[in-house]
Amino acid sequence: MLLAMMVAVAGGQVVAELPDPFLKPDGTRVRSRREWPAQRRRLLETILHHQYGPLPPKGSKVTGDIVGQRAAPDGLGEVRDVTLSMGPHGVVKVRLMLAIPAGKGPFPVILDGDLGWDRLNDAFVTLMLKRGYILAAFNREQVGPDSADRKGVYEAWPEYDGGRLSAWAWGFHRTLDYLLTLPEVDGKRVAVTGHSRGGKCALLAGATDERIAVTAPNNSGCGGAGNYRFYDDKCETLEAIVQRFPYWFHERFADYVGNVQRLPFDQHTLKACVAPRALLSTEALGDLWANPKGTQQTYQAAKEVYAWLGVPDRVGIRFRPGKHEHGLADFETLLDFCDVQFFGKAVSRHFDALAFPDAPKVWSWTAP
Ligand code: GTR
Repeated sequence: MLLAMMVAVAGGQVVAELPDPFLKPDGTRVRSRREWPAQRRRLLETILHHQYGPLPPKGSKVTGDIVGQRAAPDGLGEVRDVTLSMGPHGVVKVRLMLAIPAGKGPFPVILDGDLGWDRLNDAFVTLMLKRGYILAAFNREQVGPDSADRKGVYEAWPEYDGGRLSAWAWGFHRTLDYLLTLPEVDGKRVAVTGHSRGGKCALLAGATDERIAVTAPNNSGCGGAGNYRFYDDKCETLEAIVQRFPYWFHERFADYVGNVQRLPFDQHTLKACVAPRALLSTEALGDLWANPKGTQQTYQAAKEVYAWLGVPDRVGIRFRPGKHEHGLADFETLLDFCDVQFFGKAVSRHFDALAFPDAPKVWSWTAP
């Protein structure tokens, strides 16, 4: 109750720059690293309250039925088709594709929620398996439809008022519950990813679940890794996204239409909530709608938190030429990042190159 009141008050102030992630609701600042877990929880609470709404309750134990099985191309492993049962009494049914390398595990996992888009064909499976990773892809639209329809978790819990991005983030967590029951899975090395709206919810999933070791939104832009306060003409804005996709967010988020500077956080705050765990955003220079420059700014601001926590190399960004897509090249970038984070491997790619070296610094606070 007290926290909710403080959250509401914080929402009233005008902050023109990217807000200070070290600021506590009582107006003082975090002073030591030991305070970070509590500060992270407060920041998440604020972000969920004003932007996405709560995640659904945990529900019953997630189970999986293997309904199909085939050999992966070139003897690289096997591909399972699984029906997951989640939510109250397992009533929410979600399809999961699970590609598992041949040989002795356990294996690191790339968990993606975009199965419903039907783009993860055998070329993606082959890439993952060759690199020794499990590819687990579930259909987030069965957790909650990509529309205002109240199906999936909304039918299972009629009172539930979180937006789709929260429901989908919950889908990542529940799919992970199932994955962690499998002997093939290395539970300490799980990365979550997704494209665009799928990247927005992957970022939220990673920020809200400490079991996730790497969080990797791709071209996620507005509502994801891009910032709300600073954007160019061609970028999606808070106004545009709330108008077209109100159901992705909590109803309260509409209060910030025309009022973005009263938002008590920006998306660097959400990125910081992943810290000290690893975070990579992959961006396309031609994807102006997704605000690549504003995404660089959230990266740089979040990096202040990572550096303060002593892990500056756990946050990365990678720009490529080209348009809005989540292609093989983006997954190769993610696998390289995971190889570094999970196994300390040396790779030739850098994850700190700026595409907009002259972009202004849009915050004045410094780490404590
Ligand atoms: C767009 C939307 C973006 C992004 C994209 C996608 O229409 O404005 O925020 O989510 O869809 O998911 O591909």
